[in-house]
Order: sequence, then C-alpha cells, then structure tokens
Amino acid sequence: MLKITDARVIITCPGRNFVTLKIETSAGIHGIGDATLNGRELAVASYLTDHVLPTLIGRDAQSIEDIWQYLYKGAYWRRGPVTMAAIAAVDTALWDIKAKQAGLPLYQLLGGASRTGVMVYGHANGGTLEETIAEAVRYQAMGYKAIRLQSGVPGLASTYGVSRDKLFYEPADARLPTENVWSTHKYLPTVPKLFEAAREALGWDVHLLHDVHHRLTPIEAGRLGKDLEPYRPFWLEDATPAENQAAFRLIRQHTTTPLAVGEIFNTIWDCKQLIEEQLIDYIRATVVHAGGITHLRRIASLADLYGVKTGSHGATDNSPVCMGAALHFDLWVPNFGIQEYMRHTPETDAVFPHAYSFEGGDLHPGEAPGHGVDIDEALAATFPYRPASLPVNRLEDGTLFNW
Ligand code: CS2
Ligand code: MG
Repeated sequence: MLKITDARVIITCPGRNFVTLKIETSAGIHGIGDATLNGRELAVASYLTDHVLPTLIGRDAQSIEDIWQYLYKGAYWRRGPVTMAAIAAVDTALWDIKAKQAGLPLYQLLGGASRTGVMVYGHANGGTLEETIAEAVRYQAMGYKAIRLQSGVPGLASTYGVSRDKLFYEPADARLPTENVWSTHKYLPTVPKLFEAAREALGWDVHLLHDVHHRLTPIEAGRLGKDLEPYRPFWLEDATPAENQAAFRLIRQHTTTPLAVGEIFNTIWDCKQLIEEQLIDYIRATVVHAGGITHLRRIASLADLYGVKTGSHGATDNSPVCMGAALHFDLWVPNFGIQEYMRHTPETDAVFPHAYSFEGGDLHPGEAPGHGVDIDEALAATFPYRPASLPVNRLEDGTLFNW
C-alpha cells in the first residue's frame, strides 16, 4: 500500500496562470498533474480542493484505475471541462508516482517507445502574410518539420492566433473578455494566398497546418478545405464547431484536406461519432483536458481502430506538466500523428523544471523517472494568481460569434 498522505493545489502565474496538483505519499514519493483550464482556473482549483482531494487522503496511490472510476462515476454529474481537468490532474500525478516508484520514465509503463522522437509543430504568425511567411522561414531554420500558419486578416483589427509575442501565444489577455470582431467574408480568401506563399517560400517537405478556431459553417469549411488542396495542408483544425459531430459529414463530402479537432473535448463521448465515421484524421484531445493518461489512452485506442491519429493540443496555456506527460504518451502511442508545441516563457520553465528537450523538429520526454516535470513551489509562490479571461468574438453587425 502506497498511501496518499497529502494533496494540494498550487496556483501560480509566471506570465500566465497555471493550476498544478501535487500528491504526496507515505513512501516520500510525490507526483504532480496539470489542472489548468484557461480562463476558468479557479473553478478547477475549487473542484479539486473542495470536492476531490479530501476523498483521496488514505487511498492507495497505486490504484490509478479505481481512483479514476471513483472520480468519474462517483461525481454523478459526469463529464465537462472542469470535472475532467480535475480528474486529469489526479490521474497524471498518480501515473507520475507509479513511474517514479518503478524508477522508470512514464513511457516505459505505457508500453515503451514506439518511435525515436515526437514530431512537433511550431506556430508562425504575423499581422500580414509577409510577416507570417518570414516567421515560418525562421521556424524552418530552427529545425521544425511542421509549422502552423496564422496571419492577420486585412480589414480586421485582430484574428485568432496572431500574437504580439512571436514565440509564446497567450489569448487570455484581460480580466474581463476583450471583444474581437470577425468577418468570414474577409478571412476566407486570405488562407489560400497564405498557403501558396508558404509553399513558394518553404517548399514541399515541411508540413503546413492551419487553425480555423471554430469559425466556419460546414459548407464554408468544405470550401476552404477544397481551396487549400493544391497546397497539401497537413491539417485544417477546428474547421467548424464540433458539438454536432455529424456536421463533419458535409465537410468530408467536399474536400480531402485532412481534418483535426478536439482540443476542447473532455471525454471519448465528444468524439466517438467523429472517429467511428472517420469524419476526422487527427484527434486533438489532451492529457490535461480529457481525463488524464488513463482516458486519453482509451480515446487513442478507439481512434486507432479507425485510422485516426493523435495530434494533441499543446498551447502555452497547457503547462509544462501537461507537455511532459503528453510527450511520454506520444512516444508510446501507436497511432501518433503530431504534437503541438507552443514554447513557454523562461520564467514558466523555471517554475516547472523538466526533462523534455527539443532537437531537429522533435521533442523527447527524457529518461527521468516519472513524467520528468516538477514544480519549484517557492518560486511558484512568487507569481500570484492574476484573473484573466479569453476573448469573445462578434461579427461586424454585433452578432455574438465563436471565438
Ligand atoms: C489553439 C489554442 O493551440 C491551439 O490550437 O486553439 O491556442 C487555444 O486558443 C488556447 O489553448 C485557448 O486557451
Ligand atoms: Mg486550436
């Protein structure tokens, strides 16, 4: 019996808010899990502190599956981003503990390495097409094999994915949601031009990706997918809101451009139809938002049956703890596709010392026991929580739209 003796939530803000769960055990081994839900951090912190952690004390830290089932089925009010991020944090911390107890890097417990490294994609963005291409050339020079392209839209003051800072992207930019203005009419013609210029500048070996960020109707997504086919995108992400999984049938009827979706999914039920009907090519669910290693493994196994690959979310608001755990998962999972990698700031990396490293366009989780990431609690305490919200979007006529 490896008794759970203590469990606490650590909220820190080294440039942006992160919520981390730390679980201590009777053998003196501790584990940590990411519980960060951008813009809703305190909701998850409270769900853990007030409703979950008291039930963990005294339990056997080795019983990962039983604890997962206890927190999922015992919640009664199942699923949802807050609940599943809380369960994910517990699950990730317990896998960290189990691997440390075994003295092995986490990927060895999952089934060993299936590849030499984890191909990642970086984020080239700019206010203009020219700026974006220049950034993409810089990412290619840094050794990235895959690059996401997000460019400003003429006539729009802002758009998704274009940030002031070129290496880090933080959309939660104010205490209360800032209001952005969107026009699909202005946006749609810009993406094919961006991809044409990118192929001209970067050639055909590099993978090129784009995130629509939930902003098209299915038929508009079919149009954009078709317009991009000559430039061979690696994927078109979040082409249309995915609550209606059947909506992707319409996109599939019009384009062979590969589709990726799922960074906001929190259980297998959000993507079961998308996977079983092969309506997507990559599932973007993450360790932190989809119930941890235990549940993400189930999603990936279902996806594998239908030729769908993983492409986990890895934005700056996923902490290094999530990234570390994700890389062990990515090194093992047989149907791996790609891993998103938005770098963290130096102060974030200092709060979360980690074993993973970047080389030649791949990340590797390292060989440290566990998931290889820890938290410097003293340093974390010097960065107090700072309330921040994600933006909202309105159309030019004021209609509230998808951000
Ligand atoms: C984006 C994210 O990385 C992505 O694909 O969709 O930047 C997303 O907007 C943020 O994680 C939201 O907090
Ligand atoms: Mg996205």
